[in-house]
Amino acid sequence: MPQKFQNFINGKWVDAKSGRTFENRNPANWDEVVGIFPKSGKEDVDEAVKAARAAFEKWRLMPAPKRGDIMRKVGDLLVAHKEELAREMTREMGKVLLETRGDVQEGIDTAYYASSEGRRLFGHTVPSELPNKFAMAIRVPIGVAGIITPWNFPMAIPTWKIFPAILSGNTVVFKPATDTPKTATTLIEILMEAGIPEGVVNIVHGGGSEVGNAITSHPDVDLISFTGSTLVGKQISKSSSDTLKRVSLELGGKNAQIVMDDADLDLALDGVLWGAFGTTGQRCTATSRLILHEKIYDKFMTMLVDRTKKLRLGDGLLQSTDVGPCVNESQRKTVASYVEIGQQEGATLVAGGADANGDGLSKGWFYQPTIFSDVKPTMRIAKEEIFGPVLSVIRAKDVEESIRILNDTIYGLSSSIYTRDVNKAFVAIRDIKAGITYVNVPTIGAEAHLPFGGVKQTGNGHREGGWTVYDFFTEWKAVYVDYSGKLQRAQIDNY
Ligand code: UN1
Repeated sequence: MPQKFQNFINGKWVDAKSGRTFENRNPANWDEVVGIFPKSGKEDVDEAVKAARAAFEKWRLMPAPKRGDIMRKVGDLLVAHKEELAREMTREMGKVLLETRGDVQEGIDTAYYASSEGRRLFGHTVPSELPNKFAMAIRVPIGVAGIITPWNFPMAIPTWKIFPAILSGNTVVFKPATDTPKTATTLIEILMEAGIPEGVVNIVHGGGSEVGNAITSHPDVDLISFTGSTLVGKQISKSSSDTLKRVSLELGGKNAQIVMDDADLDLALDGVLWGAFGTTGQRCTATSRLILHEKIYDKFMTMLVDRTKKLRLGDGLLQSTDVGPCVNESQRKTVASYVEIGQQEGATLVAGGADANGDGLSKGWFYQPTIFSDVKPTMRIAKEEIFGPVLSVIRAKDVEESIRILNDTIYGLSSSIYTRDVNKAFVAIRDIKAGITYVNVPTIGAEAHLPFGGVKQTGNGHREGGWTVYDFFTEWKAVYVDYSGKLQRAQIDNY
C-alpha cells in the first residue's frame, strides 16, 4: 500500500475535510506511486489561514535574530538530510540526482542567508528637518503569506519564499505543486524539527483551481508569492486584486544564449547542452533559443547535434542518466505538440523529435532532446515557452542583431552571451532586456544570494533571492520621535 500523507495545519497533521485524495506517481516509472495526498478545498485553506493569522501575533514579536537561529537549524537539518531529500525529489519529479542535490543545496544556501539576515534587516536613520526630533524607517512584518510553488524546483523555490517570509516575521500558508507534494512535506517536517512554532507554517495540498484560488482570493491573506506560468500568474493577479494583496509573480521565460564568432566554441557547447537539456528543459531559466553568429553556424550545429545525440535518457536515480523524463503526461504532450508546430512552421528538425521508448524508458514520460535549426524569430517555437527539451536555433549576423533577436519576446528572465570580446560582452550587458545576463555562462544556475526575477511578462517587478526578497516580505514604517517637548509643525515652524 502506498504511504498516505496529510496537510499540516496549526501544528497538526490532518486529512482534507472532504476526505478526498490524489496520487503522486514517479514520472520515470508511472507504475510506482510515491504517495497519496489530501485533495483539499476552500474549507481547509480557511483553517490554515485562521491558524496562520493567530500565530502571526506571537511570531512577529520574536526577535529577528532568534528567528534567524531557527533558520540556522533548518539549514543544518537540510544538510543532514540532503541525500535522502534529493532521492525523494528525483523519484517524484524525475530530474537527475546531481540536479536534485543542487536543488536541496539552494535551499541550504537560502536557509543560512535567512539566518544571517535575522541580524541585519537593516532600516534607515535620517536627519529630521526639525531640531530635537529623530527620524527613521524600519522594516515590519506584513501578516499571512500565501506561497504557491511549481514542481521543477520542489525544494529551492519553496525555500526562496518561505524562509524570507518567516524570517521577516510573517506566517505562511503553503500550497506546493501536486506533482511534488512529498518534498514539500519533508520540508515541513524539517521546519517543525528546527522549532518553528505551530501555526507559523501550514501546508495545504491540492490543485490550483481549488486550493490556489482559495488562497489568492482569501480576505485574510496579505501577500502572495507565486512561481509558475504566465497564464496562471495573470489569473492570480486578477483573483488577488479585490483585496489589494501584495503579489510577487515569477513567470515564464524564453531565454536565449548568443554565441559570437570569437567565442570558445567548446565552452559554448557545454553551456548550451546544460542550459537546454538540464532539468529536461523544465526550468523557467532554461535555454530555449540559441542565437548563432553566421560565421560559426554550420560548424557549431555539427558539434551540437553530435553531442545531443549522445545524451543518455533514463531514470534520474541512475548514475548513467544525463536527462530524466518530463514531469507528467500533459507536459510531454505539450512538448510533442510544439515539435509538430515547429515542423509545420518550416523549421528543420535536426535532433530528437519523438517520445523516447528504449530500454527502461517505456513506463516514463521520456522525450528525446530535440533541436530545430533554421528557426525564424517569428515562429511560435521561437516565441512561446515550451518547458521541455526543445531548442530553437536562429542565425544572426552580428552582436547587435543577436541582441535584437534575443529581446524580441514578451519574456525577460535569463540571457547569455559567449564571446571573448569584452566590448561585445558589455554591449550585451547594457542592451539585453532581462533580469539576469550571463557572460560565458549558460542561462541556468542563478545563485541564491543575488536578485532573481525578470522583466516584461516574466513577472510583476519583484525579485526573489538575496537581500531583495526582503523588500517583498516586509513593509516600511516611517517613525518620528520628537524630544523637544513642544509641538513642532513640519514644513511650517522651520521655514
Ligand atoms: C526556475 O526554473 O524556476 O537559475 C528556477 C536556475 C536555478 C533556479 C531556476 N537556480 O536555473
